[in-house]
Amino acid sequence: MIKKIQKRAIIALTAAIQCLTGCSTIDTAKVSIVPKPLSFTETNGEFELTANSRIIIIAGSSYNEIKQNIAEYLAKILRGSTGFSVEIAQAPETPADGDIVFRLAAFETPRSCYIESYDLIVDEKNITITANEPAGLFRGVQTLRQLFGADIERKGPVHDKKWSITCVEISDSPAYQYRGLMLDVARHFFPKEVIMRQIDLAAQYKINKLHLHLTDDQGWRIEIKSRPALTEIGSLGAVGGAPGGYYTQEDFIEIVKYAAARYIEVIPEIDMPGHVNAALVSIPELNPNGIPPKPRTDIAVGYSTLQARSEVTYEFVEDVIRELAAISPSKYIHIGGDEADATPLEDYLYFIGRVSEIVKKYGKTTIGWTPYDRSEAIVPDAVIQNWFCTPGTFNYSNSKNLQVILSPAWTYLDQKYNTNTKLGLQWRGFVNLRSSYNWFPSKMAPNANIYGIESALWTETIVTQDDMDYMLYPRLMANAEVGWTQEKNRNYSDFRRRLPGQFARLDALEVNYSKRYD
Ligand code: TNX
Repeated sequence: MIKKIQKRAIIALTAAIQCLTGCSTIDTAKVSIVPKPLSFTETNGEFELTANSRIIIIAGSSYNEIKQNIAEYLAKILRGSTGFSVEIAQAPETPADGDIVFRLAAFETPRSCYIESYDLIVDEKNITITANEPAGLFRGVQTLRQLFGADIERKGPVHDKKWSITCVEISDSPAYQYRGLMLDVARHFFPKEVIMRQIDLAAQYKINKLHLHLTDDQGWRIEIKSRPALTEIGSLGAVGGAPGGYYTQEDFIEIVKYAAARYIEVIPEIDMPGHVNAALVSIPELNPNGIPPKPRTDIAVGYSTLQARSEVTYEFVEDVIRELAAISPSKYIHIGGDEADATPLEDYLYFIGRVSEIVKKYGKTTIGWTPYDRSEAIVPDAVIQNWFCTPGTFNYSNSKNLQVILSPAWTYLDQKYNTNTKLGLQWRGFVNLRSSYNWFPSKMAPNANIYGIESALWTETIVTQDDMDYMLYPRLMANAEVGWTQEKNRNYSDFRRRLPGQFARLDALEVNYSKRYD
């Protein structure tokens, strides 16, 4: 008994000391949370989930949304592994011991990024997640899943297990508003189920944007009803002669809804004026002589272009943007703009100006790759995605105070980890786990208006779901922590200590992560 009291006193004292040093030191032997929360304190005791545990929602008019997107979502995970019934009830039910409480309420002190902020308190009686918005509750649920440990993720019931977690107090907010993952579905096509599974995996790490690179030289992957040739012809191929494919508009809407239920926004990209061979193959009039080029299955870049001085081009672009804007709820349409080496600079700048007008006409805001910010048409609130991130490349966006998404080499998850990696390219050098973790946006772009960061999975060499898993994990976890966790709280060795716990979870989720990441 005395020993137990002594042990508790030591735990309490340790927690107090941790709090003095910023409440951020995690006892990694017990818990592994990625991305690391803003503040974390262990308190006394343990909570146990039992066969009687329920989820109680205190949310007023947001009840239905929270029940459907968050309570049912968590209950499904808990039911699968615990075998408990995990009922869902609405307040005024008073929480009983063992219940999980979702509470939508204004924070006492206002916070930045409050939309995704949450507090999570685990005491011996209850688990309570409080947030200003449903998105915050959802992010909090991701932390809670991780507190339970890997077995909670098993599909079938785990028998004779005590589902207890250490009492903690967590208060959490993201460092950056934009924490994206880009999937290239053009070089190789991936069915919607594969994308939805990646959405679920990324949601665990609090990723909140899914950028779909829908078109490129090798394939056009989104149905445009007024231009059926784009999918009848342009979707057929892929790199290396692999089978093609495309999303119908209904498929796209399904992906968007699936992501939205996980508080992830889908941002569609139509890459222009380069990277358009699939469009040129499909629509002969887009070519200067009316003769379509041959389909391409190689991985060269920079050879194709739309005709910037031809009105036929803008009729085409308008058809695409109009239809895409109608099925995409995101405020943004990504218009590409990278590697337009076959487009003379003046034409390029003119083209970006014209396309920006079209995007505006349909009520959307542009995002584009560097160097699209050189166009005078690119003014706030347009967003630039900088994939160079070398000092000089921020000049235009800094002078215009554009919001910037950073995608430096360390976020290029199509690059090989090291010499042993069979998949991937290496034109940006190797990207091992340390380099995907150990960079600091504010140092990389000291004068920029940083919106956030994005990891990019280009798929020239990525063919299967297993390939995707291998390149994304564990590096996406590192990038996710760069986006979510305050720089002062980030430390690579501390991240490494949290990895075994995460690997156990990925094993339970049957993710083919790389074990050769150094
Ligand atoms: C560059 S970076 C590209 C893509 C390639 C990728 C391969 C950028 C905006 N474009 O077209 O797929 O490198 O790593």
